[in-house]
Parts: sequence; structure tokens; C-alpha cells
Amino acid sequence: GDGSPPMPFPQPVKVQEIRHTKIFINNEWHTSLKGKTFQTFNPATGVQICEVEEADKADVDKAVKAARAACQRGSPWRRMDVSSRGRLLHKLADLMERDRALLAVSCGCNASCCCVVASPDDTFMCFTRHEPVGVCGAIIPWNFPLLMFMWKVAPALCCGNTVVIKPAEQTPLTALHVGSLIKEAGFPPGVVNIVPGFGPTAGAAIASHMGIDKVAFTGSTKVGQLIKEAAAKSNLKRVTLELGGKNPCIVFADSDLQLAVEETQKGAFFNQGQCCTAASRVFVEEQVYEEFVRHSVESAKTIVIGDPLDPRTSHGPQIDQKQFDKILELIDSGKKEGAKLECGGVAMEDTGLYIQPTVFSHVKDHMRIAKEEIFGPVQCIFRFKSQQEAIERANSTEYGLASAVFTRNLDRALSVSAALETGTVWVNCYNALHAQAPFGGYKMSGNGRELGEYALAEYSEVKAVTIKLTEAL
Ligand code: TXE
Repeated sequence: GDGSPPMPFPQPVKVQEIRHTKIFINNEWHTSLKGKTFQTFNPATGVQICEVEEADKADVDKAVKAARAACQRGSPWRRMDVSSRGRLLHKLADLMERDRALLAVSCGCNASCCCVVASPDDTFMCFTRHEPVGVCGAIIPWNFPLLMFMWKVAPALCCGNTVVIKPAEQTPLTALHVGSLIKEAGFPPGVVNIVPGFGPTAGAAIASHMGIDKVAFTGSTKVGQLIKEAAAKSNLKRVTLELGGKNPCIVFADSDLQLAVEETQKGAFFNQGQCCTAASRVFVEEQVYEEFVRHSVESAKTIVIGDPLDPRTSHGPQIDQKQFDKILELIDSGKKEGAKLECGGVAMEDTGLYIQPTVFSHVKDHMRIAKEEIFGPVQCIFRFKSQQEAIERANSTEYGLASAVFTRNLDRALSVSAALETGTVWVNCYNALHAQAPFGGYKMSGNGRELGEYALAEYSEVKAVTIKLTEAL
């Protein structure tokens, strides 16, 4: 406490004038769009107090519209600094204190409970314990079999959990080998369990299991939705999801263009484009557009394709026939919808699932290659005129995993980073991942964060222990 004596209980207000019975949107009172109301009763007497405007879907839509507008970038609320928000919250607390008798009556509280706020003062001692969540399920994809395994297992074990992990059906062997190392390292039996298998069987069993307390998933957005649904319908297990992306890079004319060409292309073609962070939409300012495209094409043509075990090659095959077909189909759609194929665009003729590094210029936002996750070696280059336009187009996607800004202007780098709706923003670099920095998505790119301290929070329960002391401290 602050040392001041506790506030006396106010006299309950017996007869209360009812002030507000309407729907509150945009700081205004609205009647229900369907014109409906519902009754509210005094539970102590059973007598009806009043009628209240009844919100339905259309009223909820109206409220959501107001809330969305209020949280737009640049709105008064978004621009308000944290101390001003703090002042408003304190002001609200003061007003609630002023009206506490009224509030207590309308909550239906006993008069005695209306101003008891549980804050530990010097007769209480309160501490927190960080405990393991319990059994953590993990379902991982095939694009980084070892990395994904460790991103899930390491924080889980670090926080004292045990794990049941399903590697992707395409890549079970890496995980199983690490299993043998886990045993060799001396972890007790049962701490890590690895169940190779398929999604709809082993994967679905993890997501809906009553004995699993948390599930962490990396994969497609579609399956992410199934995982969350299964978690909700079984035991409400905690869910973290790392899903797809359609990651924008914004290249300003004042950037180091050579660096921007190299980094965005590495971003597009790394791991044959099979990355959730793939730099799949590159927006280039119009003054340098043609030059950027020319250099990108020259660079793409120098990539050495071949056996991934040969150290001279940097571009290997796609993972399987399904992904290979999906990529070629999307490349075809790009050609049909009028994007300009600058290079690549076809599979290699000999055996193996090789696709040539592909560059499309003159890509338009409505095209499928601009909207869908390709997960293959396809770079799409767009042209923009103004910073504002680039930000809006970069953000106009259901995804929000990663983005990048290329500029020499620090002010611009910082303001554009603040405006981009993605969990990661790289400035003058790409795919610069650090184990200490949180990683995860906004919007439909997922929930929760992996890596760093933030990952530990996802794998811990926090318990508050409050002790009533017999003597003040
Ligand atoms: O993914 P799935 P797929 C994207 C990328 C790719 C597309 C399809 O666009 O082209 O997804 O790839 C398990 N219940 N990403 O088919 O199906 C499955 O066994 C529980 C992005 O490989 O999502 C595997 O272990 N689990 C991504 C894992 O989910 C299920 C990486 C991923 O497979 C399941 C991979 C079910 N019903 C693909 N169905 C990224 N974010 O990096 C499947 N699985």
C-alpha cells in the first residue's frame, strides 16, 4: 500500500437512478440496430430494474469498426505516449472511486465488497513461481528439421516440461537421431518422446489429446487453424502457432542498392524458397526499379543449381512432388495473370525436383503470386511511388510474419519499422535471426513467440502465492 489508511466503505445507494442503458460505441450511446431490448433484474428482489438495448451481430460490427478505426496507425490513441495512457487510467480509477457506491449497487455486490481491492500491502507477502506447463506437444514441418526440433524442444526442457514431438512425415530421421543424442546426454526416460507419423493421425492425436497441456505447431495456416480448433475442443491446451508468410521488403531509392539486391534475393531463394520468412514480395521505389530488376536477374542467373551435398552448389531440389507441383502451378498463374517472367520459371530437365530460381517483375497486388505463399524459389518484384503506399500494400495481407526495409535514412527505417504489421522487421539485412530475439507472427502468421525470453513465457505457468502475515513487515 501507499501508507494511507484504507478508504471507508461507502453507504450503499438504495434507490438508484438508472443512467445508461444503451450500447456504448465511439464514446456515444447507441440504440440497437434491430430495435431490440432485454430486461435486467434486481436479484435481491426479483423486480425488473430496466430494459437495456440488445446488441446483435450488426451492432457488434459497428463496434468493431469503431475499435479498428481507433487503433489505426496515426490515430490519437496509437499516437498517445504511455505516460498519457497511464494518466487516463489513473483518471478512470479516480472516477470509479468517486462513483464506487453506484458501481457497487449496479454490480450487485454487497456493500462491503465494493471497495476491497486486492493489493498486497505490508500485511501480505506475494511472490510468483514459474512452473512448467507440463506435457508439451510439438508438430513440426520439413523445411528445417533440426532447427524446428530445437526451437520447440529447447525452451520446453529449459522450463522443466516434458515433450511429445511429431516430426514432419517427409523428414523424420533428423529428429530420431537427436532422440538418440538426448538419451546419450543422460536425460531421464520420458522427458522427450518422438512420434514420427502423419498429420491427420499422429499430429491430430497430439492436438486433441487430453493429456497434453500445450501444443506448439509450425506449418501451414490451414493446419494451424485445425490445431487450435482441436485444442479448444479437447482440453483448452495452450497453443502457439508459427504459420505462413507473404513477407514484404521495401527498397527505397536511397538504399545501398547492391546490398538490397543481395539480401532480398538471399531472402527469396534461401532453402529453395522453402522458408516461412521467404522474401516473397519485394517493393522497389520507382526511380531505381529497372536497375534493381536488372541486377536481381543477373544475380539469379549466377546461382549454381545441383546436388545439395556438393559444396559448390547453393540451390538444391524442392522437398517433394506435392510442393514441386504447387510451385510450378503458381509460376504458371503468374505468367497467365500478366507478370513479366524475367528468368527461370521452369523445372530442370534432368531428374530431381529442381526448379530454376525465378524472377517476376511488374507483379500486381491482385495476382495469385502476390497473395499466396509459394514456398519455392520465386522472387516477385513490385513497383511503388510513395512511402505511404508501400506501407499500405506491404500490410495488405492476412499474413504478418517478417518484413524488411532498405534505406540509408535512419528516421525512415524506424518509422517504417513501426508501421509494418509483422513480428520481425529487418533493416538493411534479411533472415538475420538470433536465438535471443523473439520470433513469431502478427495476424494469420500465428500466435505466440519462439526464441529468447519470450519463448520461455510460452512454456511456463506463473503462480502467485500470497501469504497473510501475522505481523506487518
Ligand atoms: O504443411 P502442413 P505442408 C506452408 C507452405 C507449404 C504448405 C503446405 O506454404 O507449401 O504449408 O506444406 C502436420 N493435424 N508451410 O503440407 O500440412 C504435418 O504432418 C495435425 C509453411 O507440408 O501444415 C507436418 O508435421 N498435424 C511452414 C506439419 O503439420 C498435421 C512450413 C506441417 O505440415 C495435420 C511448412 C493435422 N490435421 C509448410 N496435417 C512454415 N511456417 O514454415 C498436417 N499436419
